[in-house]
Amino acid sequence: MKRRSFLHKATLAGVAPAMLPKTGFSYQKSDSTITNDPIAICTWNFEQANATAGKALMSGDNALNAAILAAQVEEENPENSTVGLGGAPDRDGQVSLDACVMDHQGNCGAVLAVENFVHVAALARDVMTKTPHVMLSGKGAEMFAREQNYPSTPLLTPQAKKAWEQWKETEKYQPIINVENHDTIGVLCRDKEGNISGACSTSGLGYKMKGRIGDSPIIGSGLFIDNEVGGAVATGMGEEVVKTVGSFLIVELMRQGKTPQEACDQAIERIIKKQQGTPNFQVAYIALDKAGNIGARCIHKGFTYMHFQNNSNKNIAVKAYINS
Ligand code: SD4
Repeated sequence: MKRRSFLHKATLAGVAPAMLPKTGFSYQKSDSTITNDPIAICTWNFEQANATAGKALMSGDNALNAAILAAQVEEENPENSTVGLGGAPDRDGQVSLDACVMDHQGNCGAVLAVENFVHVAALARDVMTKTPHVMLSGKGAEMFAREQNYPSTPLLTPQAKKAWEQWKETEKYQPIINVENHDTIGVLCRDKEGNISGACSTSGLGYKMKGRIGDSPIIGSGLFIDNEVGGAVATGMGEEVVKTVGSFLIVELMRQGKTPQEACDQAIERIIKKQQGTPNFQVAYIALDKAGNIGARCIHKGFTYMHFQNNSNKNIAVKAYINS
């Protein structure tokens, strides 16, 4: 797998100081330091997705459009088993997708447990802009997708079906998101106007119970934006992110003056504190503040994120809370 082959090569030692998030940022004092060069960051080594967002931002596109364009790259990628086409199905063999978006004005939209439609981040934006609601789920979301002329597509690829059939042979219902099995895309963009927006798209926990929803389509958990402060997005074990409302927590910590890095650290610590002993699941956050500072933290090693700025698109290894 592309991500894993990268991980063999990437070490924290290889990260140049210039790429590490700056510290000492104070939300209160930052306005004079704000420069509006476009920035796109996204979870994992989704190089093409992040480059797509970066290119859109450079050509003047707004942050929300750019974030959705990035999500679409992974939604269409059959090799990614945690997003869109080719996503792992639920335990009954049905792929269902979750997504949300949030813009710089605090508007948001989400779709939950959507079957047979691939572009769920765009659909979430349509919920935001074309309905009086914030979330649509299941059959209602699918009906809305048909009304909006989204093409219906089977999402279970032969490869994902084969993996599910193998899983059924030893079926033990103990689903967990560890370092090996998650690649949700969460994207944060800052456009030329200096506005921040984001998107998050996933097929969720592999072999989940039908109807299970994680953090990814839940505003405040999988994604949160406050354009006065910044944004945050999560990947990993959604149940644990929801219990601590992780992305909202990070943005609120930044509002109180924490750097994005400090805020991500504290959000991960909040999860760890609730566990008895060392957790075996993975959670990772990335965050971007209004001044363009970036933070990222994960529980277990292996998480990376992409950073596009000044026409360069880099993959950056993230320091783990547990140095396992
Ligand atoms: C979930 N957070 O549904 C998502 C899964 C994930 O990469 O991030 N997978 O819990």
